[in-house]
Amino acid sequence: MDQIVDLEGIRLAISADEIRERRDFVQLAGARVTLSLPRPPIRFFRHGWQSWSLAAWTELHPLPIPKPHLLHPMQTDLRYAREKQPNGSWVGAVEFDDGNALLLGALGTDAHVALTEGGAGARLEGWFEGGNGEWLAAYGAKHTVFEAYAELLAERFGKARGLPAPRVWCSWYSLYTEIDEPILDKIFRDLGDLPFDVLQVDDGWQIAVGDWEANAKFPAGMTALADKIRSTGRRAGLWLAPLIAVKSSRLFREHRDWFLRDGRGKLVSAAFNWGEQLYALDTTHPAVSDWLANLMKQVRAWGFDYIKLDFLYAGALEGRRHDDMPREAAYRRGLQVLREAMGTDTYFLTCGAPIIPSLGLCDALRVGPDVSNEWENHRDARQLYNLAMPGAKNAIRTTVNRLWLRPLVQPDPDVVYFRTKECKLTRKEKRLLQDLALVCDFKATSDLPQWLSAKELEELRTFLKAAPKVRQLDLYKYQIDQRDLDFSPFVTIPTPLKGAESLAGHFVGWAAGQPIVLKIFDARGRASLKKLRKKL
Ligand code: 9PG
Repeated sequence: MDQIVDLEGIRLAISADEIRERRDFVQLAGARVTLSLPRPPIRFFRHGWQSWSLAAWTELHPLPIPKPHLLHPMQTDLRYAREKQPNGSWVGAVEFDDGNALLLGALGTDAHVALTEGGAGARLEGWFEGGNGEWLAAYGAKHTVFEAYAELLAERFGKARGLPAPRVWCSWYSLYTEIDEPILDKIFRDLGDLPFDVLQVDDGWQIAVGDWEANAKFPAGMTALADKIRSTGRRAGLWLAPLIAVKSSRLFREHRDWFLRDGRGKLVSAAFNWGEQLYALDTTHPAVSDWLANLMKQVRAWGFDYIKLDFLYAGALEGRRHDDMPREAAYRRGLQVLREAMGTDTYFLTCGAPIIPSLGLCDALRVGPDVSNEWENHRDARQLYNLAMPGAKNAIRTTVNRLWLRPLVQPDPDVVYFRTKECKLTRKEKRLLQDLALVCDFKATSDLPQWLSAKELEELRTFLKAAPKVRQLDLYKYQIDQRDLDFSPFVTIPTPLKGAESLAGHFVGWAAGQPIVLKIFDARGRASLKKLRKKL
């Protein structure tokens, strides 16, 4: 049906199967819905698919396609990666010249929104991949339309339990994969009485991604590792990426039939990392489901009860599944299995996760790309135009644009830095990350105590103990106790390169998509980390 609706003072031509006018918004139903805009918009809110994908208000002209394409499956929604028109996952919004916004948001999984040109002008269009579904259309101040969306999402997906986020020391952003028993022992001792609630072991403990057993660097085994942490009076945390496997893993070799394939029977790529090709498990396969549940029970039996599950997007890639169902619904089913098996006494953090389909099933959700020890990388930001890559600015930009999710789930903005050693961030940049952590009320760091000066250690202690009052004043403005904080300068996106510079960018983009180049980069990165490890 087509109908003209008066919504908070604007006239909208709506096309949907069902249109119900509520007090401040309109609820729609249909596999495809369209809102014809009353006047031309000036900006569009792009909501990226998973934790690391870009979320930002952008101009309407097409943005360069992020490179390399080889990484699209793990950085954006592959299905729409090369789409020119402004578009986003589940929700999209346009801003008009008076600063008000019109939002169209899906109240289910497997939905997408785009700004299109119709006969009579611009339109917001939304569709569900798997058939029918419900929508919200809301108009008003930017942060209020997202408030309305979050409220309806809570009704559909449930809210997280609202557990206070534990304060986490995480091993990733210092030693990366080069962790081992003696160095973790030393760190756990050196952390002394710093008020951390969880010590979380990240990537690097396992035999291979897919083979979730202690590798040779952890000869005492995983129970001993968890015991060691618990003996310091803290909860033990562990990282796993249960929905992917590297090509060289035993899991992939022994269970090829568990992995997602396309309509022609070809294995679906879940991108490339650790110098290797990644494949995705089919979460609807009964044997996979059992394996996932057993894995979670194993982790709990080892003694870990803070679990960070990563690279979860793999469960929602397009492909032909054992049970035919929409891809994000399939992911959610897998997530349910994982959650149930780990038990409700586990604190569950999802990462690299499709945002809306994760709601209600986890305690915390990473809402931006990884931070790193540098602000912005020229190659990544300008030459590759890849805003999902690790980096402090990338992390802040997307996280700040996802804070409307706060009523639904504990947002994880990733770790903060206090160290000067092994860190290129300025004092101001480090402070900004710390402030964002206070706004999110999620505190984590990977700083090695031995890298911190006495003053930095005290700053870290003060940060961990802080419980400031945080108030949102405007879309990007907050007040922390009496201090004003404005993220607007940091949500901007880079201007694309032109001319010869852009040509150089194309070459870098091509090179960065060659598996051999990525392999070499991975090997070089590891070698320099090994050197760093030796010095400790
Ligand atoms: C361990 C890490 C850490 C980190 C996670 C995730 O788009 N990318 O190229 C990309 C690569 C790695 C990555 C995120 C994005 O890091 O977010 O906290 O656990 O895995 O390997």
